[in-house]
Amino acid sequence: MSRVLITSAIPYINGIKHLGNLVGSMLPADLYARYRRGRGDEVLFLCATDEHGTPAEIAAQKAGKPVAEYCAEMWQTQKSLSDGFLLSFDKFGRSSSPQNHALTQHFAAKLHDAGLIEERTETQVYSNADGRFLPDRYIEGTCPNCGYDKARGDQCENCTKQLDPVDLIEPRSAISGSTDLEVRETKHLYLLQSKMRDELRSWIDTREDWPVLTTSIAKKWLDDGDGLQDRGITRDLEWGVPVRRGDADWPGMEGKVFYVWFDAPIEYIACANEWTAERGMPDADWQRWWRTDHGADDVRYVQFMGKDNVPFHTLSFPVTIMGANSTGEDWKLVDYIKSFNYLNYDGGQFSTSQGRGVFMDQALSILPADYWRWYLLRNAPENGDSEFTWETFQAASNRDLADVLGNFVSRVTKFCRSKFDETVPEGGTYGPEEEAVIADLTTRVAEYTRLMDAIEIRKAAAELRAIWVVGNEYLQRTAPWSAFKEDPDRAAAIIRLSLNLIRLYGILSQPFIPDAADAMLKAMRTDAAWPNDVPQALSALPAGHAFDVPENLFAKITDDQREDWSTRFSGTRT
Ligand code: B3M
Ligand code: ZN
Repeated sequence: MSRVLITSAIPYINGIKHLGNLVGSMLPADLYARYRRGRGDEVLFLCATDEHGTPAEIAAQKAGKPVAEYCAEMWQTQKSLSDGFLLSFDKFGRSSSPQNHALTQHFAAKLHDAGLIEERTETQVYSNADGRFLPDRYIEGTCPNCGYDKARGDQCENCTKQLDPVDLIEPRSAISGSTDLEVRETKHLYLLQSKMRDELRSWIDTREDWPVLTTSIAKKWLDDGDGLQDRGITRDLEWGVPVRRGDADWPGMEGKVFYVWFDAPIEYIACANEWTAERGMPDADWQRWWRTDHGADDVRYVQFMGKDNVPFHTLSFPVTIMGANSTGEDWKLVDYIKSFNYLNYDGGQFSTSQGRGVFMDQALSILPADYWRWYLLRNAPENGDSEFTWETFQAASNRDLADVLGNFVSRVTKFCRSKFDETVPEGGTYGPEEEAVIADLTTRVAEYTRLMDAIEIRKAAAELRAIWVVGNEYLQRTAPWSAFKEDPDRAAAIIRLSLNLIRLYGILSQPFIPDAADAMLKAMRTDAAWPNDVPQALSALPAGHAFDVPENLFAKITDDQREDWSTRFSGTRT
């Protein structure tokens, strides 16, 4: 048994996430967590809301609520929706937790001890119209790197470059749109990332098994002369982690908070602490996941995120970890980073700010989680951007889920009930047809396992579908309904293997479509042990084993529904 720590990028608190956000981190992380648990590994799967910084403040302002209240409510909303999508987090935490406050301040103290934090008097954009400094997202303008005209103060969405607000060309206030801005002096803490360049480079250069998308982004910013600039890690905001050096005041930093991208990844660690605190477990129980001197040296740590988050996870957060470790602590560094391109929506982009696309609450209001999970994962934007269209959604659901899997389960169980009864029938023996199916599935299950280990999601989905098809074609070829008339024993043997296939499909499909998989396993009244030995797994349900005929697993999406939804979600959300 291995131990696997899995984190998904933590979604911003500012509103309900769209399907592009979902498939860019949380959903694939859940797929992997479920798979590892299915293999019998010890898994800790963590996610949280990212509650600080300008996005939270702006959204609370828009909602007309105090930011703490807004965040508490929106956390609850996001938590319910993640439950609705069957995301199996061991803990869905909050970056505003006391644990994250303490750990963020702790890391700041360690980085200070390591000589990696410097106080700098810097210039910041002040808006006369708004009467305040405009950090990060409060300011928009043109990217100095690529010319994109809606770049935000902390990052250009278009070219992924990390920015400082003063870098923007033709800046304007995101609050009022005012261009009446001036630059004023203020004191801030800087993280001296550039001092760690060599260490980062040798770390990244030795990550040979990482996806190209991850390493290419990391290397781009590492090699690009100014990619690894020292970063301001404090802000003039009210809401956030107060700037302190561990438990002590930080002279000159009164009234400031840490930059959201400084505390957000630390929440991965704090979240484990929230998890143990909630259960009354000792600190040793979270430290064994996060501290290599407390047992985490045998943990494999895998992160999931969209490509725009990669620089922060390959450069900034590792600087925090490596820096603290240089003072003698032993925090765990990530072992593998799975990153994603973007999912587009019907010829354009999903957009939270413009309310364009399908959002998690809307999706669940029209269909249960499994439909979305299957479609999104089988089209995960792994090697390039991918596109959501209602036509492909309908086609994938109907063909894969209803016609192939659902139909197989339904035909086998109903036929058995009508010709035998609700137990696995006895009689007959397996012949060449059955041997071929078992041999084919032995190869395919091994390949599926390999792909899931490698987190090759689209290929794994295609293999799983092929595994379902094997059953369908077997049934088509052997036609037990005809065989039954001449030779009931032959039909019994076919159905016996088919019922065992349903069990196998239940186990293998669980990471993708947990509800349907559970329904299949429950109907077969069976366990979910991973099929390490396929021939053996296919005799797990012996003759005489009782089962239930499940409800139909999937309904088909009709053309009317498709048209209705595509009209309903064609505009922008109000
Ligand atoms: N909240 C950005 C995002 O949701 C940011 C991720 C933080 S991961 C530590 O895409
Ligand atoms: Zn740019």
